[in-house]
Amino acid sequence: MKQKVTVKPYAGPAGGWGSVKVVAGILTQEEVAILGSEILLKQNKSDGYMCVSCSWAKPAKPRPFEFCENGAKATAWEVTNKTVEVEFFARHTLSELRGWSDHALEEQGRLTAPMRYDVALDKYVPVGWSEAFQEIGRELKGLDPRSVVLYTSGRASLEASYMYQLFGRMYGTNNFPDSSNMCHESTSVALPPVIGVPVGTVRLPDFEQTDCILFFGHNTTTNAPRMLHPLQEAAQRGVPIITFNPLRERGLERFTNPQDPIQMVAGGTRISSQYHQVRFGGDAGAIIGICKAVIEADDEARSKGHERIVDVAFIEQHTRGFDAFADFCRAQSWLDLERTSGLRQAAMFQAASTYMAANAVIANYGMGVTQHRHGVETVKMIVNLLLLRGNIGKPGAGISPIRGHSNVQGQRTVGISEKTKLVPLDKLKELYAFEPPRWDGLTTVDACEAILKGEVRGFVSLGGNFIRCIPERSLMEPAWTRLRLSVQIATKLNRTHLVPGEVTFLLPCLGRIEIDQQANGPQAVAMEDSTACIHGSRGQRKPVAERLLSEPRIIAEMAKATLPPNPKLDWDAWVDNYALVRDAIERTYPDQFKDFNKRMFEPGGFPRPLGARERKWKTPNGKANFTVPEAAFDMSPAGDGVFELMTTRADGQFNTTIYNENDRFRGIYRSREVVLMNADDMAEWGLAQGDLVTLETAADDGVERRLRGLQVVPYDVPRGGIVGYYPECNVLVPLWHFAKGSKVPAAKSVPVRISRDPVPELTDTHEIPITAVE
Ligand SMILES: Nc1nc2c(c(=O)[nH]1)N[C@H]1C(S)=C(S)[C@@H](COP(=O)(O)OP(=O)(O)OC[C@H]3O[C@@H](n4cnc5c(=O)[nH]c(N)nc54)[C@H](O)[C@@H]3O)O[C@H]1N2
Ligand SMILES: Nc1nc2c(c(=O)[nH]1)N[C@H]1C(S)=C(S)[C@@H](COP(=O)(O)OP(=O)(O)OC[C@H]3O[C@@H](n4cnc5c(=O)[nH]c(N)nc54)[C@H](O)[C@@H]3O)O[C@H]1N2
Ligand SMILES: [Mo]
Repeated sequence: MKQKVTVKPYAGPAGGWGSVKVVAGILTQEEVAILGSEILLKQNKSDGYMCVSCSWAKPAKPRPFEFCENGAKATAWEVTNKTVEVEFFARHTLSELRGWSDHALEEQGRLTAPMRYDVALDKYVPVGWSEAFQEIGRELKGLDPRSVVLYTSGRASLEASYMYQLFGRMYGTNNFPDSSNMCHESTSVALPPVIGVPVGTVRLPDFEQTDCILFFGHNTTTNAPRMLHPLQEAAQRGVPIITFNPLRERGLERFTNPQDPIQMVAGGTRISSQYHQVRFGGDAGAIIGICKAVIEADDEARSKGHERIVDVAFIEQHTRGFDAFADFCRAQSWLDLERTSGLRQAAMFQAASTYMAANAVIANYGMGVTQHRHGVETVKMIVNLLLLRGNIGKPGAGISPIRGHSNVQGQRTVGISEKTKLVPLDKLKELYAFEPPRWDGLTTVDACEAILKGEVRGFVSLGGNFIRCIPERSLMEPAWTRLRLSVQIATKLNRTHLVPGEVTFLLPCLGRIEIDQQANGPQAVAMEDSTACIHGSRGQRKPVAERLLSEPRIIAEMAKATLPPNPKLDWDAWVDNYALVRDAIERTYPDQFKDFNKRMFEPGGFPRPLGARERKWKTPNGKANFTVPEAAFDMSPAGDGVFELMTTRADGQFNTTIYNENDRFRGIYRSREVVLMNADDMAEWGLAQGDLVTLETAADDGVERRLRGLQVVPYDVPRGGIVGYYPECNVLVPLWHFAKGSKVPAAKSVPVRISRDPVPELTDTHEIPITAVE
C-alpha cells in the first residue's frame, strides 16, 4: 500500500528556521554529530574542503558558516557513521535488494569493502583489492577498447579525472560519457560557436556590480542555495531580478539567511521583482519576444534620432549576424510568441523595459533550459539577448549557467570528453609517448544505444548511478545484464550496483570530506566551480573504514593492471603525491593551470582565463555571433489528451540520492509518487487530489513506457504541463527524446497521457512525524 501524500503549502521564505530544523534532522538521521564540530565550519573555506553538493562559487571572504541546508545534508550523508559491511551482502541477494527503494539502499551507509558478484549465489562476496585489480585488468585486456565505456559522475576531483581520461586513452578508448551529457552539455555545445568559451563568463564579484539579473529555469532554493546570498544582496541593493519559471519556486520569491538572526526575525527578502510563469520550453519564445521589444524600441529611437537602445559600438566591433537576427525578430508575430512562450505580450514588454534600463545584466540558467529538445538553441537565444546591449565581457554582466555536480565543469576541463576536438591529444601523445585514439567516443545517449545493441562489453563507473539517471529504464536494465564487465567505484549502494553483468565489481572509495593519507602525507585535491574558479580541498575526517582506497589510487591500480609499463608515467609516484598529477595537468594545459600547485588554495579560487570575459572571441570568425533560430521551435505536442511532463528534483534529494520523501518548499510531504497538475486541467479530466493515475508516454515506437500509482496533487503549473520527480519518472523518457545538438535527454518535456488507476489504496498512517523533518 502506498503512503498518502501530505500537501501543506510552504508559507515562509526559503532558508529561515525551517533550514535549521532540517539540518538538525538529517544529522540525527545519519547519526553524526558534526554541527558543533569543525566539519561544517571547514566547508567551502580555503583551508577546508569543497562541499560535495552543488558547484556554486565559493567567495574569497566566506561567511563564518559558508554552508547551506543542502550542503549540510550532503555532508552528513557522506560522513555518516552507518556502514555496509560484508555481512550485509551475505544476508541479501541482489534480486532481493532490487526490490528496495533508492532511499533504503543508500541509507544503509557507506560501502566499506571491495566486492565481486557471485552469479551462483546472486550475492556480492568479498574480494581482495589486488585480486580485483588483476581480474579487471585481465578482463579489459580481453575486450576491444571501442566496446568499453568509462563513465564519470561530476564529483570526482581534477586529479582523479585527469588520471581516468589518461588511463582510458592509453587503453585505447574515447568513450567518456559524463553526467554533463545529461545536464549542461547543451551549454557546452551552444556557447563555443557564439562566444568562444564552453562555460559561463560571470564570476562572483560581478553580482556586486550588476544592475539586472535574469533567471531562467533553475530551482536555486534547493539546488544551489548558497547562490541565494548574492541574489539576496543584489535584491537588497534594488537590483531587479526577473525570473522565468513555470513553477513559483519559493527561494526565488523570498529568502531568509538562516544564519542571520536579524533576518530570521524580519521574515526575509523579496528576491524576484518579476516572476514570469512561462510554459514548459517557452523560454526561447519569451527571449525572442524580449529581443523583439528591444529591437523595435531601437528602431523607433533611431527613426526619431534618439540615443540608440542596442549597443551599436559593441555590435559593430565585436559581433556578426545582428542584422539577420534583428530582421528575424521584427518578422515574429506577438500572437505566435505568446503561444510559444505562454506569456502575454505585456509581460515580455515589462521584462524588456527593465532589461533596457540596465547597464550590466547577468543571465543565469539551469536544467529548465538545457533539458529540452531545443535546449541548445535556447542557450543561444540567451546569448542573443545579452549581445544586444553588450552584456558579455564587461563587469557586472555575462552568461552564468549554473552547473550541477561540484566538479562537473572541471572534469571536462581536464579531458573527460568523448569529443576528440576538445582534448589536446597531441599534447598527451608528446608527454606520454603513446598514440591516443582519434575517433569520437560515445555520449551518454550513444552509450545507452550501444548497450541496447549489445555493442558495449565493459562499463566502468567513476561514481554516479548510471542506470537510474538515464532515460528508457525498462529497456536499459535487461540490456545491462549482457555486459561482460561492470566496475562500479562508489561510496554508497545504489540501483546500478544491483544489475550485474557477467563479471561485476563494487569498489568502495574515500569521499572528498575524508582524509586521504598517501605515502607523501595527507593529499589535497582540486575542483572547478560554476564560475571557472579552481579550489583546493583537504579532507577533514578520518575515513569511515580502513580498507577504502582513494579514487586516484583505484584508477592507478586499474591502469597498472591493464596497461604495459610506460617509462614516461609512474602511476605510483602520482598516487604518493597528487601534486605531481597537478604538475602533469599544468603541463597539459599550461594556459589554464599556470602555477596550479601554488595557487590552488587562493581564497575564492584561482580563475581560469576566459577569452570572452576580455571580449576576445575564440570563435571560427573571431567575433561573437548572433544566431537566427530555426523557423519553429520543436515544442512537445500538448492538448488532445497529451500533457507535457517535466521531471524535476525535490528538496529531499541529491539526484538519485534520496534523503527523504519530502519536497518542503513545494509543500509536498511523505511521497514522491505524485504528479502535480493544474486545478483546471484536473477539473477537465475529472480528477481530484489523491486520485491515483498512470502516466504513459505518447510515442508510437512500439515501446511501452508506463508509470502507475501516482497521486494527483493540484499545483500552480501552467495548463497542459504536469510535474513528476526524477528519477522515478525516468522510465517514461524515450532515449531518442533529447536536445538537438547536445543529446541531453529532454527530461523537462516528455509527452504523456494520463489515465485513472482502478482502486486507490492509500494508507494515511501518521507514522512519519513530518514535524521532525520540516
Ligand atoms: N540539493 C540538491 N542540489 C543539487 C542537485 C540535487 O539533486 N539536490 N542536483 C545537482 C545537479 S547535478 C544539477 S544539474 C542541478 C540542477 O538544478 P536545476 O537546474 O534547478 O534542476 P531541476 O531540479 O531539475 O529544476 C529545474 C528548474 O527548472 C524549472 N523548469 C522546468 N522546465 C522549465 C522551462 O521550460 N523553462 C523554465 N524557465 N524553467 C523550467 C523547474 O520548475 C525547476 O525550477 O542542481 C545540482 N544541485
Ligand atoms: N528525468 C531526469 N533525469 C535526469 C535528470 C533530470 O532532471 N530528470 N538530471 C540529469 C542530471 S542533471 C544529472 S547530473 C544526472 C546525475 O547522474 P549521476 O551523477 O550518475 O547520479 P548521482 O545520483 O549524482 O550519483 C549518486 C551516486 O554517486 C556515488 N557517489 C557519491 N559520492 C561519490 C564519490 O565521492 N566518489 C564516487 N566514486 N562515487 C560517489 C554514490 O554511490 C551515489 O549512489 O542525472 C540526469 N538524469
Ligand atoms: Mo546535473
